[in-house]
Amino acid sequence: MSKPPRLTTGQFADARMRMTLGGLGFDGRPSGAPVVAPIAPPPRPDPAIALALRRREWALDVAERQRALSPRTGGVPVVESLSSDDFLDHFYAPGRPVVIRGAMAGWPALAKWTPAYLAETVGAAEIEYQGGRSGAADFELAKDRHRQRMPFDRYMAMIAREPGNDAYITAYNNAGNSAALAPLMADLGDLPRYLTPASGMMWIGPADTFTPLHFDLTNNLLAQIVGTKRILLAPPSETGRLHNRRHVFSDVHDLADPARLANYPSAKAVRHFTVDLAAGDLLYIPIGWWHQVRSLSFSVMLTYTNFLWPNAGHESFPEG
Ligand SMILES: O=C(O)CCC(=O)C(=O)O
Repeated sequence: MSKPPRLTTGQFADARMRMTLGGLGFDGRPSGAPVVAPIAPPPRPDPAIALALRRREWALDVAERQRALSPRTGGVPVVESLSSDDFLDHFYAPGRPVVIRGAMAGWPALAKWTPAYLAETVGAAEIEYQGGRSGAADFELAKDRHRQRMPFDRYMAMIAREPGNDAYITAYNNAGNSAALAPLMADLGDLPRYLTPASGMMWIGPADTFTPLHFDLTNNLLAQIVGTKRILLAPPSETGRLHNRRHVFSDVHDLADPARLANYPSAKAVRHFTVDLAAGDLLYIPIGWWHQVRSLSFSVMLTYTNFLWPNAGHESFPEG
């Protein structure tokens, strides 16, 4: 049997209206207009699959509640110094986030990277950034549409004048920025307890940039060099409450916005943790953990994925 044609939202609403009128004895078609195929109601989920899903949600939920019983297994601890083995045993392997303080002590960037130093060191070399974000609801999904270029010193002057979410150098721009930002790399150290030698991806933006709620397809290490970011983290067991229809994103968008929570009541119950990541801090975010990020000041951060241990979860991600 041939499949019915896919309808746009407008065609769908129009066809539903015609079906309703038809049911009342009206034919709303202008004379001579083509007959639109009747719309089938959305398929009911197979009860066995629906039950299996509810049981999986239940299993994830009770396991999460159990982890929260001990401060050594629940929450997001802050530790001052962490050996390679302790990081692997307590965080990387079990997939638990952690803030690590002091691991970047002595990196020249922590003392040197003022906005003026950055602008002077990189100068007018052209960089790529994400622009025009504040007027677009789907700026994270349509990243290519938002790629823009500008000399770096002009970018720095622009974000100093106009804080907010409109312009942001993100990891997505990394390939386009590695040559321009290369003079800064001499100010960075390495993290041999956790990472192989490889450069990180730079994020540079003003106060109030916002990365909406999503999870990553790799384990990530965030290294905050300048300023502070507020990060909300929710475990993968909360996925069922987070309306994950599109790729790695949540329709809820912002767990701190009461208006969004009013539209998505299940998200009000989402267990989550708040981390204010300050200059000098590392944050490990395991693959699959939901997070959203708001910068509370001018911020420079690097993200790394080159861990000493396997990090290939993305290879088996079920794309929809
Ligand atoms: O810092 C940000 O704005 C977003 C960082 C992030 O979400 C990530 O690295 O996955």
